[in-house]
Amino acid sequence: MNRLNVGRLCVVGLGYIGLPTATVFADNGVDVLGVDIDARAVESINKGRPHIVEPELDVLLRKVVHAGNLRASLKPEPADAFIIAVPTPFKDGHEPDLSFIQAAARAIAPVLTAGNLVILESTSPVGATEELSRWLSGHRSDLTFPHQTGELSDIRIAHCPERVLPGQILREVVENDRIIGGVTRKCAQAAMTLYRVFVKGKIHLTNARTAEMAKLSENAYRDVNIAFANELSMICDKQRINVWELIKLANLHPRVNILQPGPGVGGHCIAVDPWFIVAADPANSRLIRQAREVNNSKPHFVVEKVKKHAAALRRPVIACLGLSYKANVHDLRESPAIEIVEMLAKAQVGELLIVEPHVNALPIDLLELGLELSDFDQAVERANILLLLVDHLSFLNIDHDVVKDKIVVDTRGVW
Ligand code: SAJ
Repeated sequence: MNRLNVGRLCVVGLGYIGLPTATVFADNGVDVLGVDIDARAVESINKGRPHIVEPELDVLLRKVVHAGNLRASLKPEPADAFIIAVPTPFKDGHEPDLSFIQAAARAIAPVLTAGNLVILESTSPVGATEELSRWLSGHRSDLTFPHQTGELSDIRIAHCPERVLPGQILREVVENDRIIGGVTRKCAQAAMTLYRVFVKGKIHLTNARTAEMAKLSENAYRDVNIAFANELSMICDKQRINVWELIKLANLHPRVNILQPGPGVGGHCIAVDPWFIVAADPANSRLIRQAREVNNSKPHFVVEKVKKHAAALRRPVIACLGLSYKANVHDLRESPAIEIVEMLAKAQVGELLIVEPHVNALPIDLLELGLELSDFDQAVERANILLLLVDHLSFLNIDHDVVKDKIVVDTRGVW
């Protein structure tokens, strides 16, 4: 039974991955029910308004909601297929926290029927998809699951990790290749039928454990490579070498492609996922752990640099330019820029002028430190130290006459 009726789909978790995925399925004619525990998000989505910011999502969501192809609810309903796209953060000691997946399993279990497909999209440690199969079977002893009966199971279960880049989700979700790991082969094939509805990239089938590890490896690969660039930046600083010029020159070699140093690594993916590999096998993940530690140390390095400059001024006024975890997004999660601003504020290094054109208000932690949002031009004018933390497009064309008498700490190498 490889054929899957994809008439009705239930997407559990309407965040940065779940909502765009649900929207694209709906735009391709699938009847989609989106489920989230956040009542405000559900209400907003049902009015056709996304509660997250992602280019072009607002237009597409409005279209599919008004066409009646996507509806949001607090509770799952029976469907042909279920996609779980909930957060997988880590707990103390960098151990993966699978409680959101477990809660999603509890929520969908009562509405499962024989022939259903359940897909885990959340980035997960190795073994999580099989664990999901066990959790579901714990709630439904009347159905069979692939970890019990293999290819004969009533329910198919697969892992299909998301691989989209925030800021380009709607293009990448369609164009990127997908890896699908089934608990059995038939599980993988059923999942492929589902994603074929809109995926234009190639779909590669494997087992669930390999798919889980592939996703973690992609993000750990990037983390290790950014750590190499960040390590070089700290070495070059001491050696009085411009690291960006150095990297440009080294990258002229046909087999060298060093990434860009920055203030640290942020976001909810690259700064989190490598820990899932380390937690599973600490003895053998020395490089991956070290890369995490190098990247985590970078904000401290930036703070020390600013402190040194500030110590030479009578009244330091520091314009902190950018708060998001990377350029041209409003997402502040795990942002090294925020960590740096917090450390500067707590150390009372000087007056801080915070600029972030992509948000209307500062996060509560920064407000509690007495900080306020400033306008870019005014902050640059008033400050004697310019600390560039995010390479937003709107910061790039700064007037060099305004900057020339100020101390510049450019963590992104764009000025
Ligand atoms: N960064 C650097 N130097 C670089 C590149 C990035 O310092 O040369 C920093 C960024 O400023 C940011 C962090 O790294 O703080 C991560 O940014 P990113 O653009 O590399 O990645 P994310 O976190 O936005 O998305 C990643 C992507 N993974 C890979 O490129 C391997 C994306 O495809 C994944 O889907 C996403 O993680 C995810 O959800 O896992």
